[in-house]
Amino acid sequence: VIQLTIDGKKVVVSEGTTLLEAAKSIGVTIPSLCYMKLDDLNFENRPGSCRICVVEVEGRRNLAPACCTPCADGMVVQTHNLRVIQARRTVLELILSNHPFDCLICAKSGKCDLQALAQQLGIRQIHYSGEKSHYKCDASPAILRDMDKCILCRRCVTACNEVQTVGVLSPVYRGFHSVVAPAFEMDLDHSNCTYCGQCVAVCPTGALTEQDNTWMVLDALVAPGKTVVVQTAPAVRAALGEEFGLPPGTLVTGKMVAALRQLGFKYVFDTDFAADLTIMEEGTELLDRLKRHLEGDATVKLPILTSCCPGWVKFFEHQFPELIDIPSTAKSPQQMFGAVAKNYFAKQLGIDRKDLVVVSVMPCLAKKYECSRPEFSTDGDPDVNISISTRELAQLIRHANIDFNMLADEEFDHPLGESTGAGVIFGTTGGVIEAAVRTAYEVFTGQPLPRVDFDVLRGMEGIRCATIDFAGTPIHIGIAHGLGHARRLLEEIKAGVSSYHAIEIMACPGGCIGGGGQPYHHGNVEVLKKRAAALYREDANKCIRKSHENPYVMALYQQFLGKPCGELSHQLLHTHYFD
Ligand code: HC0
Ligand code: SF4
Repeated sequence: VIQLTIDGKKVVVSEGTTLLEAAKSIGVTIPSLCYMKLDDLNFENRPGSCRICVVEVEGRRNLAPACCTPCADGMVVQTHNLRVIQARRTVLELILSNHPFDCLICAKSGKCDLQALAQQLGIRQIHYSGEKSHYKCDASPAILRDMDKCILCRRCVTACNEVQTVGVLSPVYRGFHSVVAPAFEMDLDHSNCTYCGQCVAVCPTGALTEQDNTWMVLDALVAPGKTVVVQTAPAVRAALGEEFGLPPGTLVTGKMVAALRQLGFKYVFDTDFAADLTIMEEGTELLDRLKRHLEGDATVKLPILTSCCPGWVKFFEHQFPELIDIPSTAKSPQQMFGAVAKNYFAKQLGIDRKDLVVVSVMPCLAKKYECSRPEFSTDGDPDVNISISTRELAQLIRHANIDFNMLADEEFDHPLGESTGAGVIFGTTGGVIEAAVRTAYEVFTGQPLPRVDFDVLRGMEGIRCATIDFAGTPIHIGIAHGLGHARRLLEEIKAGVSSYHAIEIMACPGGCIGGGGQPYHHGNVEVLKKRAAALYREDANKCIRKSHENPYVMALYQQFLGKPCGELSHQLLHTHYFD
């Protein structure tokens, strides 16, 4: 152990602890722009590049960056004396001298770490001037890159390369010309970017933001002759409240529905309905492959991989094309919802599919890209017309002057708004496979589950595994969240050493609750845990908790689809992948 003094207080830490962590352990926050650490999620960025975290160490001539200076026995440290504060102000002014001043119209305004720090340090004037960097903006279907606003903190580089192992973003050129970009400075659209949005989730400034579709929604809501419906993803309800000052983990399902109705959506539906539908399709596929495997069919592909996360789909299409026939062919719930809305619900309403506008509210940026994939359109009409993120929905609610916290709870509309607890937990890592197991167990064994909750499938560890006893048949389940963890499981499959029957993969650390479109969690993994707990609470409070018991899903099969994995289901609810 090491003993030192920070701001006059004695601190005891273990070897290797940085000054920043030691200060945090006694409640002293040292400001920083580049440093970020998410325990449990394999994310640590401490390049020591921003120099905002400098502190004074007695006996040293130079100030030390707290994020990458290890504690040493007997150190005496000042984190906020006048010399330190003055140095921080100078460093910040230098960063700001090469930063645009368009805070008023920046997408990150009010949520920008740089802006907040300038406010905290009381910067009112920039004493340094000179040339500013200027790069062209890059607009993909999901993400906007405005590198004039980049402060080279490299959080996005760590997210993309180390956490996600996608390897799209890296610093190119040196010195003043340094810029974080894909290889050859190509646009994201032409790179292997998965649109997972994890770079956006950790960017401290407005350099990386979502493609803003709020104006498209407003246009649709006032367009004559259009019926506009909305579907909300499971993870949105567990985080939207944070945008309105509610503590993380507050469930706002009823308020969200009320707000959407006030915004003018004719029908407020739930993606969770389609999540139940996904379980019917994916679960049937799983059981079919399992039965054939148990009967000795050597051609059957196992493990089956979940396919509902579009960032993950794009990842395996680019990086593991040889495994393209292993994932389930089931569309994501977002797209299943769109297909049912356009091909079934529009008919129920007696309108042309082109006059039904389907909007989705997602915790995810890749969902914007997913809507634009050509296989999800019919004659140029997308099954889901517009996808907005949780943050964009909050923006719309603010636009409309709706007092969110005062709204009385309202219920989703029927028939596409009824879901079970299984649909709700899709939004957190492990939830999709737990939902699938609840249904697969009962169909496979013909017996009711002794206990609906599968605690062994829950948690925040990056890779988890469990064996579930299907009345004498052991079923091996794998779970990975974060594409870096997914890669490890895929390498095992490629090497022929994977013993799993089914694997759930979600691109974002934490699953959809940690999606790139969620309120910024500022690197606090406790926020993700609270959001996950909120979804498990909503599940536990539902009367029906298994997808195959959703009466509206059953009615949809009876009246329209036929049977799971039947002909019409295949046509409408399944997809194919591209290498
Ligand atoms: Fe998800 Fe989904 S669970 S990917 O995270 O499967 O975005 O919340 O909507 O589609 O349901 C996201 C969340 C969804 C889909 C669902 C799945
Ligand atoms: Fe990398 Fe994901 Fe950002 Fe694309 S969206 S650049 S894959 S972190």
